[in-house]
Amino acid sequence: MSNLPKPTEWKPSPVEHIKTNSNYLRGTILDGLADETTGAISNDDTQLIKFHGSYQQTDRDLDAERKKQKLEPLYSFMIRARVPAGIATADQWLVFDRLADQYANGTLKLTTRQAFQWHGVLKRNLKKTMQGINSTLLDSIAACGDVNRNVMATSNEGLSPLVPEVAAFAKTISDHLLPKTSAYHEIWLNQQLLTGGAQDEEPIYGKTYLPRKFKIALAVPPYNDTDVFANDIGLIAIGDGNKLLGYNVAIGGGMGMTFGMDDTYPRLADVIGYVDKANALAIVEEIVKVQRDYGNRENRKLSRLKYTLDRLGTDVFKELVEERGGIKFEPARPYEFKQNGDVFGWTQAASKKWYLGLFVEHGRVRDAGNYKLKSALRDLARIKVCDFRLTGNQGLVLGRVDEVDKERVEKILEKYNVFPIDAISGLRRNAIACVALNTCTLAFAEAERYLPSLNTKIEAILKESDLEQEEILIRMTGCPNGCGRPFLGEIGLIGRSLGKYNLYLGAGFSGDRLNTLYREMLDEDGILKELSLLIPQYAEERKPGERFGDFVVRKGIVNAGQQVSVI
Ligand code: SRM
Ligand code: SF4
Repeated sequence: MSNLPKPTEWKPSPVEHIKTNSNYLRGTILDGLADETTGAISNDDTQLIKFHGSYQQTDRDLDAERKKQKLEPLYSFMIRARVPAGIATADQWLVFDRLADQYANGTLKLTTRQAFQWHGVLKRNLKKTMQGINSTLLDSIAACGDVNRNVMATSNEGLSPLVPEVAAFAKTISDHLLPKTSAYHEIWLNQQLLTGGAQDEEPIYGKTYLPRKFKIALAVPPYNDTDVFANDIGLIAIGDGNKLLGYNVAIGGGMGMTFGMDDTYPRLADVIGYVDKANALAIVEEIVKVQRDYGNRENRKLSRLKYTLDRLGTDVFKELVEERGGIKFEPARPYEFKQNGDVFGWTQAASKKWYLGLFVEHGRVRDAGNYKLKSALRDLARIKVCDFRLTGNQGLVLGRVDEVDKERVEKILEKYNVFPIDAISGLRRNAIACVALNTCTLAFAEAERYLPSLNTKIEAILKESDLEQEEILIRMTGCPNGCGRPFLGEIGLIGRSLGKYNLYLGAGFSGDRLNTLYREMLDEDGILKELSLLIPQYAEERKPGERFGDFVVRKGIVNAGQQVSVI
């Protein structure tokens, strides 16, 4: 054996103990569900239920009032369905739409990782909702928790002939890395109880699963619409014409940081080499296992793969993967990303089917006034003329539309005022906001409920400089955990406290450079004041075609943030 380091002995964090004692993720969830005296489950089970795809939350708009009235918070659960590459059928959409009305808050949330979320599910309805999701042959296991999460991939087949194979590989990875415990089936689907979990085995994860969440995304250049560099593993498809050859592998991306903890930070993944497609699954599994063995199990703030890499050295980590997996990386192959946003409008695939990129503001599917997105999508699902492909930017692509059905699709969308989208500004089309209030327990500030109105005010500034159609990436989150990948926004706004945001500037337009902190604790007036200075300057002094993020870096308004490196 070589001189490579041995795994560290950690003093296990409390969550590690909960996992160890959980009997392969069972805990006392079943007892908690049966307890009618509270809308909550036990503290330990709130950790375990994440592995089943659910988070316990409260309605934060009501917390203070309920406390005053000496009532327990209004507990409810968010459920996240895992949808590899974000591809759902019309039948699945119809069931999900119904579940939203029947058991949740009436809306569907399309997430930044191409998954579906339901908010506001009461404990007594959790099982029924899970069973509804399962009836469509999708599920929520491993949508959250210390395991590999939903595997993302570009799924708009109109963008490249490589997309179908890459999207199918996302599903292969997702299936391969699923936890094998039968706890999910027992708890949610009433399948036979195992005694003591003796039959359970987790060949990839072991009893304590991973040190922390783990994320994988695939992208097909020139489109980085899954933000591969923000993932623990990013796979960049390398092809020869219509033929997929393999992947450049990037590791160690992650967005989350904690204010005041300088040893936490967003980080873009390093490209560590190329593997043929035949070896890609084995390499992915080995990276997961090295992280399983070497990741920090003592301090959850420092346990993501990015910190393992910075502790061990990316080159050492790569050697560990090669040695343990018995596979050598080849040097990374050339690739070029041009954008990380979505492509809107119609594109045609090699199969002759059509794909329509639609705008869904911050992924929230609902009817609001004349704009009846939820009704439009339900009608489309009913007539079965398309499938539904979630994008990594909280957007939606209607897929596999036949030429003869295109007009019908447009007519339905027009009837409900969700099409065409030409009038929507380039800023709004490229905006991401995380859920934040009122459901996210970690939010310091608004995001999804606030960014639309802030964008209207920024649009007025853009209009004065004739930049309404200029594509600018704006991303807002209610805290620095980074769920809307705000550190990859040309304009990034990160919540510090109610109504106050840190302003970051200067990310690359294709997701390959982080932005940099520009101003702290700005309220709305402060944000608009800063942008009223920067946007006209950009309009006047930009080079032809220069992106806003590149401009602020070239002008020295901010220093360039971390750039993707090739190791
Ligand atoms: Fe996230 C935690 C929502 C994508 C980094 N995220 C949460 C929780 C579950 C809050 C909690 O732990 O109690 C949020 C639930 C809010 C709610 O009410 O729904 C939440 N995250 C989301 C979603 C729904 C945002 C959205 O508006 O689309 C996204 C769901 C993705 C999915 O389908 O799986 C979502 N979260 C992300 C991303 C983006 C990505 O993966 O591309 C990130 C940054 C990338 C990364 O992981 O580094 C992200 N979420 C986090 C973190 C910080 C992790 C870290 O390493 O520091 C947390 C907090 C934690 O894990 O402790 C978090
Ligand atoms: Fe919640 Fe923060 Fe994630 Fe937004 S970024 S959903 S506020 S954890």
